[in-house]
Amino acid sequence: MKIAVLGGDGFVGWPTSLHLSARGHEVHIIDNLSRRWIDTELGVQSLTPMDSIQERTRIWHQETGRRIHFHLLDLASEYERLKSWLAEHKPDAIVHFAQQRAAPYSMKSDRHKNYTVNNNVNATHHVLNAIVEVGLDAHLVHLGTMGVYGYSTIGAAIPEGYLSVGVETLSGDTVQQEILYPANPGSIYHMTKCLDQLLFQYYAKNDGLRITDLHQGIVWGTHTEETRLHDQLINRFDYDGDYGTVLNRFLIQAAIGYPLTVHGTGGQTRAFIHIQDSVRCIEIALSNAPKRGDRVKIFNQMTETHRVRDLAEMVAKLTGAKITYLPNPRKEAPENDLIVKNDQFMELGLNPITLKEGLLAEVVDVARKYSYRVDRNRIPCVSAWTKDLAPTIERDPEGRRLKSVS
Ligand code: USQ
Repeated sequence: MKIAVLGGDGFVGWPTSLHLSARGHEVHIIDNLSRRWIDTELGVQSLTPMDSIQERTRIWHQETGRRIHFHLLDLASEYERLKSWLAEHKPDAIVHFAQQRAAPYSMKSDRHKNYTVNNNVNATHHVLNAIVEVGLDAHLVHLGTMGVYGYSTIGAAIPEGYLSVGVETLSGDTVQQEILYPANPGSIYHMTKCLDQLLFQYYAKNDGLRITDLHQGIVWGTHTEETRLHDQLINRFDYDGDYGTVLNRFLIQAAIGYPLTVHGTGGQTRAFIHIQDSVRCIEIALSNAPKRGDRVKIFNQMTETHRVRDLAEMVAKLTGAKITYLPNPRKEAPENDLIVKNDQFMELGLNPITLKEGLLAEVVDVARKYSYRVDRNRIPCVSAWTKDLAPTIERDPEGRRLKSVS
């Protein structure tokens, strides 16, 4: 297949591009390199040293003889260029990662809220609009989030996108209807993924677009089969308070002797998936495209659920790290249960890599190797969900005063 990977320079986009190229697909990365610019804005860098996208693709060619093509294009602001690109290249499939993906970054200030909404919603809408306008029959696979469902405990498993509800009619009968599971976003970032869902429903219904939406959990790990092939193919690895996600942060913190930063009681239960499974799921989704006229296909892309404090305890046991319980800068339920259905990927042959597989130690090793690149001042989460939560995060776990949120 000829596959366009939108956002192919990012944390999941890059290993996905390699994985698809390794399986013989013609891969075209479209990216505006905004994630690299955001590093510059925040004054942080990936824990792992990353080369330019051009250098990465050169090394891939050198190592495997395969070419990955790179196109610098901003989906949110260059609609006409996107249309021309699609008309010229006519990809069979489009994988869409090209969105600002950090909840804390989206909550930093009103500017960051506007940026996240403008960037994410326009990127998705431009892609959908352009596919229709160009008359393309490409399968669109979008990286959504488990966060669209919210984290309220209701004592039932979260289905894969759709919920069957009984609606009482005027005559008193009950009719069954399948509706999108009620959206319940916990940040501006998550809200943009809820808006994406409506855009997909509309374009599938009105224009017959073939769309798969992957509701992904928190990704952990860093290496995949392909990124291990050469030092310069290494994946990015975020540890800072905005882009670092919880398990990878704990593993890095353990590696550098920083107390593990549990928010609140750590009673938040979340869904997780290893990066290797994440790229595998995308490949499976691409091979199982919906037909024209089908409704949007939704998969829950996660393999296990864990409570944050249990993860901290697991990492502490593995490494001897200390745990610190911090005031939570987020507005979220302090404790929740989470049961998630993921039957579709399991039936299609996913064989999950769980936390038990021993890969936690591999991440700690990577973190130790590059620990000289860590700026400890960038570890605390300083982005507060509401103004009244901001004063609660004045000190970091090492007792130093933090700068006010800006
Ligand atoms: N947390 C801590 N300590 C930390 C960092 C986070 O206790 O040092 C807690 C947070 O308060 C939260 C939970 O861990 O309760 C998860 O936070 P996270 O930063 O790991 O994940 P989140 O902000 O939800 O976002 C990440 C990705 C996002 C993806 C989402 C999947 O950045 O792109 O959509 O995970 S999910 O969480 O399933 O919606």
